[in-house]
Amino acid sequence: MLSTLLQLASLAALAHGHGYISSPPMRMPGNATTSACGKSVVADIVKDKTSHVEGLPELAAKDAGYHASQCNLWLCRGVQFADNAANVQAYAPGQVVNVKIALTIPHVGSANVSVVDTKTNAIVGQPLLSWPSGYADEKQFYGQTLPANQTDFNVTIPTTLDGKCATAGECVIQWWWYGTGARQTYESCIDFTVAKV
Ligand SMILES: [Cu+2]
Repeated sequence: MLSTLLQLASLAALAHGHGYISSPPMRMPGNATTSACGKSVVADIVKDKTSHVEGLPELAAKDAGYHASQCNLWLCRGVQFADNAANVQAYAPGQVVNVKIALTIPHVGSANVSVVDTKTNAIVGQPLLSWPSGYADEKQFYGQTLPANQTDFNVTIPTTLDGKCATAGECVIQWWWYGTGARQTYESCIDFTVAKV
């Protein structure tokens, strides 16, 4: 059992990346992201939807198409709103939204799901959900006892936005996870609007 865990752990260390929002549809890169972030970043994300952020800044910096001020790799891995404009979810204040995560390789750490202001990359209000520690624990994952609500959970759209996030692209719901031992960050974004009531 221990040797199996060790083998799996070494596999995990070699494999790329490890999680993304599988529902509702997450931002995926297209032409706008290529213009902002360059081809290399886009190729990395297309090759592996679960890939982490660390490593991307170095990759991007070598790419002539990289414009750091437009491509914010620490928000949605740099994937731009324009590439997901067809998938904007219209939510109502107080609406309960189910979110599913495809978590392919665990790295124990912390995570949260938050409304993020895309201009400032700051969380709006409090996280909708947060796991201060113990998220994606290898022992639970490989023991098949990972709590189901880490990968299939509901968030409630805040009732306090008062017109914020009414415009598509202004805010995202971002799932953010940092594997402490692996030192890897995962970011996946849902585009949405909330009508002012
Ligand atoms: Cu890893």
